[in-house]
Parts: sequence; structure tokens; C-alpha cells
Amino acid sequence: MKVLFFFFWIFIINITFSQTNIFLIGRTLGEKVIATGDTLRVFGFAPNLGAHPPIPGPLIEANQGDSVHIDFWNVSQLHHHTIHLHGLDVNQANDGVPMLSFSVDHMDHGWYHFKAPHAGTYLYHCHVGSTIHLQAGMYGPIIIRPSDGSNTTWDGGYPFDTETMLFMSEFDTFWHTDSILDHEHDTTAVYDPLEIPPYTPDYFLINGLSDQQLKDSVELLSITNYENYFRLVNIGYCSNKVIFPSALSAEIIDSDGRPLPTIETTDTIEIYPGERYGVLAKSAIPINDSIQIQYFDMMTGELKNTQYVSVEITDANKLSEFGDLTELTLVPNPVDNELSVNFNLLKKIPLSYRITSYDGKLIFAKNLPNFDLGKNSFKINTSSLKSGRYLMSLINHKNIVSKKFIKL
Ligand SMILES: [Cu+2]
Repeated sequence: MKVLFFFFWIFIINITFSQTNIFLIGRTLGEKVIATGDTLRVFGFAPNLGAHPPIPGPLIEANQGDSVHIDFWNVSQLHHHTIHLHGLDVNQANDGVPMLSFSVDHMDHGWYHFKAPHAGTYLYHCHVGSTIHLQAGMYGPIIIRPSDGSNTTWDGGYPFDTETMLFMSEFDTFWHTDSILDHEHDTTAVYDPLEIPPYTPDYFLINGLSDQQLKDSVELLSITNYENYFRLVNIGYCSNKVIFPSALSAEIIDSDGRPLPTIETTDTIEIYPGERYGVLAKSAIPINDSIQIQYFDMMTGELKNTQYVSVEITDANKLSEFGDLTELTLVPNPVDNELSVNFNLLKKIPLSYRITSYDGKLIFAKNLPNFDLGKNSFKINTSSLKSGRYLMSLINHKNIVSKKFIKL
């Protein structure tokens, strides 16, 4: 009867929760299909009673300032668990470190309450028998969005058009066997490190996928040439190097949920376990390439594996703020003394323009007054230009749209 009531109560809570309330179920008999097609036993956090825990766990998402309430039900097989909110500034009672707050016993539940602090990328994981429970799959991402919930990195931060999370972890399939996972049925037991074989990961994951699974994953295949915001997270036991194609001009703008004082432009980003980085990336040219994610042994520094996430930019000219480039027209072309520039503006943004020669030399650059949304036009005096071929570019922050013209 008690069990029936338990499941009934979970069902009621599951269907009545509003957005700032999050419902998670801890399980230890989860199944996860790996790249070979085999099924691996995992621990993890599931969004509802019927589901196997996804790897990584469900996204916890809130706006800065929101009151967040996580109701965590432990439906696992005799283990106890917690939810540690890694990197979030929450009070000790709600931080899921068992000795300092509480842990949730089998067939029981507990609440975690916090007011969402700084916008940024965080993660959560179980903090009971962390070495095993975490590797077994008890982890997931947290995104705190700015107060207004907009596609901006934080309040007053960078706007972006698309976002991609690359959440890195690994599996050591031997650590997913019953002999290891059932080791801690006695919750007072302390692991004897000698009983656990050295960590030897054989699956290297991005968003829970590796190898062919990653290649088949549609969501990571195509990135438009808008402002792309990458949230990089490492919750494995390897350190990662994420290498972006140079054409993407990757810029690190935040680290561990805080804006960096200065933007760092780099193609290679090193991420140690538990760290998060925010990266803005876009390309001015079409590319068909991939982001490389390397996994290094933390003890020896040895490169263990490399995974690839395809990046395909087919239409580098399709920039959201300017509208369709086909609407950028230069009239007349060829031009003599005055060039008329016509374009369509879809966002209120500061604009400038520049004219460069065909060999890339800057001829002149100028800020433009604020334009209204929709179709706009301005004129450039071209009388001082020598005869030849030029490039006229409209620029905003990192967006550039260019068209050729000929000076008579
Ligand atoms: Cu646990």
C-alpha cells in the first residue's frame, strides 16, 4: 500500500508542476545503448517514472532570480543519493553534499530549493560515493538564463542566435558491471580503492554519444552562420581539449558561470573535470569541418581518444540581423561618384561599413547612424576611389556582409 501511494504521489506531482519546479528520479537500473549497439547498465536521473535515465541527465533550466525547487525521488535499488549543484552559489543545506546537508534514501524524496544566481552554465551530480555514482551516469547540465530569459549570455551580455551544448564525459564499461555498481549496497561502506580496477574509459562521450552515434546525431550537424554560443562542459575524469575550426573565430567569453574580464580568441580550449566554458563562434565563409574533442588521461597526460562534431555552414551570407543578403544591393554597379547601399534590417543594432580593395587593404570605414527596422538605404561618396574592384561590407560586432562593386 505504501508503495502504491508513493507512485501515485509521484504521478500527481509529475503532472501538476509548473516551470520553476523540477522533478527528478534517481535510478540505478538504467540502460543506455552505446556506440556498438550494446546496452550498458547506468545510474542516472530520469525525468519521469517510465523513463530510463538519459545520459547526461535532464537539463535543469531557469532564469536568473527564479525560485527553483527540485523534488528528487530516489527510486533506485537501495542506494542513497543527492543532487549536488556544482558551481551554483546555493546555501549548504541545498548543495547536496551528504555530510553537510542530507541524502535521499531509497523510496524517499527530498527538496532542493535555491534562487537561481548568476546566468551561466553549471552542472549537477550525485555526491554519494561520487567516484562510482558519477561515472555511472548521475550527472546533468544546468543552464541559468538571464533574468528576461532572452538569448543573451547573461544580463547585459552577448546576444546569440543558436546555442549548442557539448557535454563531455566517458564510460569505463567495466565500471558499469554489476560487481562494481552493486558494491555499495551497505550505505555505510567505504570503498576500498583496491577493489576497484583503475579507471580505463573505453567510450568517450559528447552529450552521451560517441563515434557513429555522434555522426548520426542531427542536432549537432548543422550550425547556421548566426552567432553560435557553445556551452562546453566536462564531467568526465579525463581532461579535454576542444579544438574549433579556425574559420569559426572562436572566442571564450565566460568560464564556470562568470564572464571573463577579457575575451580570449583561441581555437583550442582546455577543460578540466567540472569546468565549463562559454564560447562564441561564427564564420564569414562557408565551411564543412568538425570540432575536435580530445580526451587526455589526467595522470599520464596521454591522449586517449578524439571525437568529432560536424560543423557545416552552407550559407555564410545568411545573417539574421541584416536579413537576407540578397536584399543587400549596391546601386549603380559599376559606380562612378555615388554608391547607394540598400539593405534590410531585422534587429536594432549599431552598424558601420567599410570599403576594402580586392587585396584586402582598408580604404575607408565609418560608423552609421541608427536605422529603423526594415528596408534602409544610405549613400557613399566614391568619387575619390581609383578605378578598380572593391568590397563594401556592413558590420555589426562580429557580423559582416559584403558585396563587390566596380569603380569606373
Ligand atoms: Cu548517487
